[in-house]
Amino acid sequence: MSIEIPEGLTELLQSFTVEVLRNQPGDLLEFSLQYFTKLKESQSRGGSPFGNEHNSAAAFRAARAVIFAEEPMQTDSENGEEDDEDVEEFVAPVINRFTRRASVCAEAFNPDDEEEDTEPRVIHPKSDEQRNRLQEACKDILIFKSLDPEQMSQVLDAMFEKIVEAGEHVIDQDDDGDNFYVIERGTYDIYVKLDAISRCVGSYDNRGSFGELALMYNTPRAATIIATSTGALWGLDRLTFRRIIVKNNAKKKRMYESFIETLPLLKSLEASERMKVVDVIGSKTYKDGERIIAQGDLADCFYIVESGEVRITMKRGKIKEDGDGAVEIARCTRGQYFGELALVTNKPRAASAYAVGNVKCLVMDVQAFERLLGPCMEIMKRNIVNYEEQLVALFGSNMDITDSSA
Ligand code: 1OR
Ligand code: 1OR
Repeated sequence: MSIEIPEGLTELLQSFTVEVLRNQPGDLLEFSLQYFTKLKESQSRGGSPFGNEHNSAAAFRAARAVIFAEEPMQTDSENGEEDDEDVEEFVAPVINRFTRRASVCAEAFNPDDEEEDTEPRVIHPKSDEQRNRLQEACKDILIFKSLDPEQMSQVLDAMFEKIVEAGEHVIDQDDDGDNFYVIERGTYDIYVKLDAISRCVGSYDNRGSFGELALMYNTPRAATIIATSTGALWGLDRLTFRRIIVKNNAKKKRMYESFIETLPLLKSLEASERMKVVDVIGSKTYKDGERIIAQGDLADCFYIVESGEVRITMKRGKIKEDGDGAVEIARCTRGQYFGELALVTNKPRAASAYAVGNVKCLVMDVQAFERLLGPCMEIMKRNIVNYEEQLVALFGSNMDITDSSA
C-alpha cells in the first residue's frame, strides 16, 4: 500500500521541528499554536514564520532525526561546536509566560543591534482598571525610568498580572530566569544560599521589583523570593525584557559611562561592577524646591547628583514636616551622593533633601545598593564619621545621628 505524502508536508514538519528543538518550549501545544498562527500570517506577507530564512544546519539535522528517526549526522566543521552564529541570530516568536527558557545560549536578541525589530509583540490585554493599577505600580520602577513613551507602552502591554499566596516561591535561586516582576502589593523575603544555608538577606514591602539579574546577564537566579503575604505582581516576559530593557541599557551605558567613571565613591569598584551600577540605576528629575527625601521617613533609595544642587536640612525635633527649626547642614552637587546613611544604619532618614533649581539624580534601590556598593562602604563610613563631628559643631551636643527619632 502506498500513502501519498502531501506536497510541502516534509518541509512544514521539518521547519516546525527545528523551531521546537531550538526553543525547547515548556508548553508544546501553546508553542505549536503560535507557530502555525504566525506561519499563516507570514505566508500572506510572503515571509518565513519567524523572519529567519535560514535555519542552522545542526538544528535542521536534529529535526530530521526527530521526524524520520534518523541518526543526526555531524559534519567536521561542527564537531564539538554549536552553531553559535545561527543561534544568536534566531529570534523566537515567544511570547508568553508559559514558555520557559531551556538554555542560556539560545539568546534571541543582541542589545547592540540598532535595527528596528519586526518581531511580534507580546500583548496581554487589560481592563482600564488593571492598566491604572499597573501604571501606578510601575511609576517608580528605576529600570523603566529611561524608557521613551513608546518603549514604556510596549512594556505595559506585555505585562501580565500574577496573584501570589503567602509562602509561594515566586523565584527559586539557581533556576533559569523567565520573568521580571514589579510588585503591586504584598511583602516578599529575599533568601540567598551561602555555603548551602539559605539566609534571609532582605525583603520587599509593597513596592519595588525583582528578577532582573537573570534576564540581564543570562545567569541563573541569584536569590529566592518568597511571598510572606498574599500579593499581586506584574510579570514581564524574558524576551520583551531583553528586547526593550536590555537594549535600552546599552544606550544608558553609553550615556553614563564617563560620568560613572569620575565618581570618587565608586572608585573601589571594578570597571565591570561600575557598569552593573548603570544597568540598575534610574534617572529622576526634581523641580526647584521639591522634596527628595523627608527626615524620619523609611528609606529605600540612594542618590547621586547628576546635575543641579541639593540642599540637606535637619531639625532636632520629632516632627516630620520641614519648617521652623530646620537647619541647612549641607549641599550636594554633581558627582556627590546622599541618602546612604539610612541604608547603612537601617534607620529612618536623618535629614531632608530638597532640590535647589532643577535637579537630576541617579537613583538606586536599597537591594542594588547592598548588592553592589559593599566595596564602597569604607568611603561612606568615613564620611558618616564626618557627619557626626559636624553634628556636634552645629547642634552643640552629641546627638546620635543614627537615632531613628532625631
Ligand atoms: P534574579 O533574576 O537573579 C532573583 O532573581 C532576584 O532577587 C534577583 O534577580 C534580584 O532582582 C533580587 N542578591 C541577588 N539578587 C537579589 C538580591 C541580592 N536582593 C534582591 N535580589 N542581595 C541582597 C541585597 C539586599 C545580595 C545578597 C548577597
Ligand atoms: P539619609 O539616608 O539619612 C538624608 O537621608 C541624607 O542627608 C543622609 O542620608 C545623608 O546622605 C545626607 N548628617 C546627616 N545626614 C547628612 C548630613 C549630615 N549631610 C548630608 N547628609 N551632616 C552634615 C555634615 C556636613 C551632619 C549633621 C549636622
